Amino acid sequence: MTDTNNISIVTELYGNRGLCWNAIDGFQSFILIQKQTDIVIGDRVICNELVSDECTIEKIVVKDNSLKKMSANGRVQNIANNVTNAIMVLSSQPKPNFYLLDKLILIAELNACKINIVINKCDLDHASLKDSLNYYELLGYPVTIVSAKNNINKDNLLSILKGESSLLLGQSGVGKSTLINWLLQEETIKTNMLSQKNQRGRHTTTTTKLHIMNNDTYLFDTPGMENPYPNISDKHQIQEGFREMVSNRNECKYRDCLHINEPRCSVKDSMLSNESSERRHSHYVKIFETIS
Ligand SMILES: Nc1nc2c(ncn2[C@@H]2O[C@H](COP(=O)(O)OP(=O)(O)O)[C@@H](O)[C@H]2O)c(=O)[nH]1
Ligand SMILES: [Mg+2]
Ligand SMILES: [Zn+2]
Repeated sequence: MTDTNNISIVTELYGNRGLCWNAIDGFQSFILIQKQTDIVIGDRVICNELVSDECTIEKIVVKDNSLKKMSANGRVQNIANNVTNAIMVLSSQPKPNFYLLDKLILIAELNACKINIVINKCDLDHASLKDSLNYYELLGYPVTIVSAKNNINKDNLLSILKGESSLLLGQSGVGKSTLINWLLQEETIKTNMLSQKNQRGRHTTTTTKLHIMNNDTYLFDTPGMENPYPNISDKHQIQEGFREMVSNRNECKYRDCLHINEPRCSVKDSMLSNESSERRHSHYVKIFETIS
């Protein structure tokens, strides 16, 4: 019997059906009523009592954040709600895309997520990638070095996931799917409820899923987060993704400065004085220009 005060977390969705989980009842199937179309993986919900093995959702608890992406047809889609930990995955091959990294950091900062950087494929030469990431470590983003394929440093990765709801982000080919499969070899609370009923309502093959690694550690599995969408209404918000701007902001002599090409803007000048931050500044300007 479901305790109606008990909050569950949505782990899978297939059309108007889905699964949610809590530590007491485990996994439970639910069916959505018509107006509950805005439900997203990671939502916290309060369920009604079971009726023939299925419950309905009484209430969606207010979410902390919402990660979105832009689909191929230009529509903004909700991918995951209540993400606490954004894991930026990079590798030496394919060639690292630092513009994407800076954009992902902006999105994670706007969603108040913790941010961790992971270098995967450490079996390949990654010295230059590691050097390029030193600056990020100075900004306060820890760098963890692993190989999913060669089973190197798994415990380090597990320790940054512990107690968090983590989402792996990064360009295609860096090894996100391989990392998830590797991590899920650990103890994971398995669903055995993927009934035919649920599978039939499935509308797309590219759905997000939330893995319950243990009672307080969750891992989002989401395909295609290569085109994340920053939900920005005011261009001043872009600075939130650039900690070096936020921390030096009071030194700039202009009020409401955008630190782009204002003469003798100390925030801009200080970023342009070093190679790593100069590149970050160019990404800041590029994001600024692409957001209208
Ligand atoms: N050399 C090496 N290759 C890896 C490692 N992890 C993943 N790969 C390979 O990288 C390629 C892309 O991996 P995939 O998980 O599909 O990347 P995704 O697009 O980010 O999900 C595959 O060929 C993997 O076998 C690793 O630690 N070392
Ligand atoms: Mg993949
Ligand atoms: Zn300025």
